[in-house]
Formats: sequence, structure tokens, C-alpha cells
Amino acid sequence: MPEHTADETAEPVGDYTFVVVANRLPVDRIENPDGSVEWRPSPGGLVTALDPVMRDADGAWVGWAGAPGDPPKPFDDAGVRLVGVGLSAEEVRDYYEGFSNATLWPLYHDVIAPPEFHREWWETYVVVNHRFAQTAAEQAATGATVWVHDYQLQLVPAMLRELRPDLRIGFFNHIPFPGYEIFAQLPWREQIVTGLLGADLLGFQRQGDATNFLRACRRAARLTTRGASVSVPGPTGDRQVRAAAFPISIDSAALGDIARREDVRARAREIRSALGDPKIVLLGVDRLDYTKGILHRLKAYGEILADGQLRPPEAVLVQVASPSRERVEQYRTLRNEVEVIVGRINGDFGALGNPPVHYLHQAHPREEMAALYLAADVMLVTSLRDGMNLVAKEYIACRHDETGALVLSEFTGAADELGSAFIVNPHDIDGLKEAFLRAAGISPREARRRMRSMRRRVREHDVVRWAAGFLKALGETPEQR
Ligand code: GDG
Repeated sequence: MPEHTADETAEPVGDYTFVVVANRLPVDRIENPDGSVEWRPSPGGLVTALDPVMRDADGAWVGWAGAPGDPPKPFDDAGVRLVGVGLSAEEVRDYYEGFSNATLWPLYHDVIAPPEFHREWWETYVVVNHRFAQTAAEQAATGATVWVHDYQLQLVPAMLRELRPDLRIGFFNHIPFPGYEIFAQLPWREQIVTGLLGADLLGFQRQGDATNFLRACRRAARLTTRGASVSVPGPTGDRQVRAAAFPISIDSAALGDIARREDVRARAREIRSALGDPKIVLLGVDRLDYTKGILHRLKAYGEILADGQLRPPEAVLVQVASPSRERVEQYRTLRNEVEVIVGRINGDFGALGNPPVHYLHQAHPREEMAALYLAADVMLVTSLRDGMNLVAKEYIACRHDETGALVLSEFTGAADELGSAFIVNPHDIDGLKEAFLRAAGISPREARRRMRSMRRRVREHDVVRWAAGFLKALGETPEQR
């Protein structure tokens, strides 16, 4: 129970001056054979990004524990108060798999897959967003800062402001915000815009995303914008809400340290030797998601092999595709398509003991990821649309010796920062093939030149700086801006 109230009539308030609200708690529930339950850190872009920030702050994290049913009782983990939000099986289906991952995700990624619009999904999205807002309101101390994350929770800022006008509310969108012609398809476009505008500051990955959002404010909600600010009418006059780019990053130093470890370097050598000591190792690391352009990458690689421009076993591709959203139909279809193409390439161009594609549909520990990055001569990031893409930055952070080459889609947020990569349009298969070959044949000198500037960028703009920049801007008054 909350211990104190702001006054006798107001909503009860909690103890935490910094509260993160995200769809998932940063843990997975593991049930041991003896029936005991433990919580393990779970991988993923957001978790990786916020971990160092939460360790420093005395904060609370509100999120869903990842399985339907009652939420776990609030508990402390590594100095952070974890507060679970419970979802029923139907809510997981309609709010998470449905509206979040089969409506918003494809819509916001430029309709690479067709979004589905269902009124029942929307209604559940509203109910669940309200539950997240209510839970956050119960945890936040008077005047606390609350940072809401991502497309699953776009109504939370306005709901939270309604419950707790004393809070300072930030929102960060990890995925792209689409152009208005696409966003306008959403039957609930106005509600989404006004939901987001409950925040004081809205952060996006790229300037283009912020610009798209400002346009949506004008078109869908008929509001006035000036520069990066939107005027939002409220009970006490207009509020100025700011929308700007805050490109997310990684904990570059921590990952760099892992990549320096002798056991990790030994593992990288072992990986190369297990692959048959090829001349060129190409690597893809993605959640198995249709936004990541895995099929385009495989098509280009298959054609390169067919043309004889790279010949296994001198060149091999390792594709890590970590399992993702397997209950959503489009993800099951994608898995089948990827596995058919991998099988075809291996069937056409492999020899006994020497498949040209090593395909791993598994999640791996961080050390193994670092070893894979170290083992790879060429990193392939070919997303059709991607808010940022942390994998690109992780590869760069691991390459202490300034070798290796990054092929990077122009449709990632990372492309705005990593201009020294081989920038590609993944829809242009000939262009992809050319970039793969140029990256595979790069001279040590050119690799060093490109890697050096990208490493500087990733080192200096790490996740701590990202979070600090966002929180500083959130703390500024309109006049200070
Ligand atoms: C969303 C946006 C944005 C992957 N497999 C394993 C594993 N991973 C880690 C990677 C990386 C993270 O997951 C994936 O992050 P990405 O940025 O590449 O992509 P999304 O998951 O789609 O993330 C994206 C991000 O949010 C942050 O804002 O950049 O645009 O779509 O860190 O290394 N980690 C481990 N084992 C795996 O098997 N340990």
C-alpha cells in the first residue's frame, strides 16, 4: 500500500521518483524442475539499452512479466523495484499479439506486411494501457519523472497525466513513426496522437520520425505546431509538447570489455575453426522479423554463390535468427520462408560438412554474441525498416582491432550515424550483392579508416549519453528550451 498522500482527496502516491513503464519487465520467469521460480535477465533492445541507467537510479520498472495470468508480487532486482502488470490470455492475444504486433508493428514499419485492424483489439489496447497507467500512477512519488516506452503503450502518457497531473512524463518510440499517408490508415489515429501528447517530451530515433509525428498532430488532431513544439489545449491553458530525435545506442564500453576478454576471443577463434577456417565469414544477427530483410540478404548471398563470386567453403554466412513472436501468423510464415531458402542454398551450393549458410534459430548469451561479432569479417544489416538497429552498433563496439566491414541498410536509424558503413538499399538486390562483395574484399587500410570513425561515434554516443540527453531535455521548462 502507498504510504503517503499528496492531500486528503488526491490519488494516493508511491515512493519512486523515477519510473520506467515498458511492455516487458526486464526479466524472464524460469520455473525450475523442483517447482521453485527464479527471474533471469531477458535479452532485447530496450532491456539492453536501459540496464545501465536503471542500475544508477533508485527507480521502479512497471511492465508485463511475459506470461499470461496474475502478475508477480513487486520485488527488487539489482536495485530496481520491479512491478508486474497482469494480462489475461485474451489480453495477450488482443493487446500484444494483435494490436501491438499485427496492427501497429507492420503499420509503423511502412506496411512491409499488411496491418490488420480489429475493433476488439483496439478496445483491449485501451483497457491494458489504462492498467499500465494506473500501476505507474501508484508507484510514482509526487512530482516524479515517468518514462514510458514504445508503441505498445502510446495511450499511457495522456492516461497518466489525467491520473497524476503532477508528474513529468516522457515517452520514447523505439520503432519508426510512419509518414502520414500510412499512419492515416489507422482508424484510431487521433486517439493515438492525443494519447502520446499527454507527455511533456516525445523522443524518436530519427529526425524524420519526429517530423512525421508533428505532421500527424496537425492532420489527425488539427493541432498547431511550431518548430518541434505542439500546442495542446488543457484545463489550465495550452501545454507545449516537444517532439525530437534522440537516437538510442548501446553500452559500448561494457560490450567492448566483453569482446576484449581472452575467453571470448578464444571462442571467436573456435567459431572460425568450427566453420572450416574460411577466408570470409559473413554474419547476420536478427530477431526473426520481416522488418529485418533476412530474405533479401539470403537472396543476394545465394545469387553471389550462383555467380561464383564467392565460393564456399572459402566464404560462409552465419545467420543467427533469434525466435520472436512465434504465435503471430506472419512470423510463422516468415520462419518457413527463411528456412526454405536456407535449405535451398545449402542444397545447391553445399558439400558434405561444408554448408554455405549456418542458420541458428536460437537465442545466445551475450558472450557468444560478442564472439560471433569478433569472428565475422562482414556484418550484414539489411533491414527494410528499423527504428535504430543496435546490432550494427554492437558489431562496431566489438572490433577493437579496427578490422571488419559493416553493410548497413539506409532504412535503419543507425544509417544516420554510421555513414562510413557500406550503405545499401536492401530492395536493390544487385546493389546488395555489390556491397557484400566490396565489404568482403575490403583492404585493411580502408577497413581501418571506416571502422575508426564509426567506433568513435559508437564510443562517444553510448546509451548512458542517450538516456542522460533525453532526461535532461525532459527536465527543461519550455523557456529553457
Ligand atoms: C527495437 C527496434 C531499436 C538478438 N538476438 C540475441 C540477442 N539479441 C539482441 C541484440 C540487440 C537486440 O537484441 C536487438 O536490437 P535491435 O535494435 O537490433 O532490434 P529490435 O529487437 O527490433 O529492437 C530497433 C531497438 O528497439 C532499441 O530502440 O534499435 O530498431 O526495432 O541488442 O544483440 N541478444 C542475446 N542473444 C540473442 O540470441 N544475448
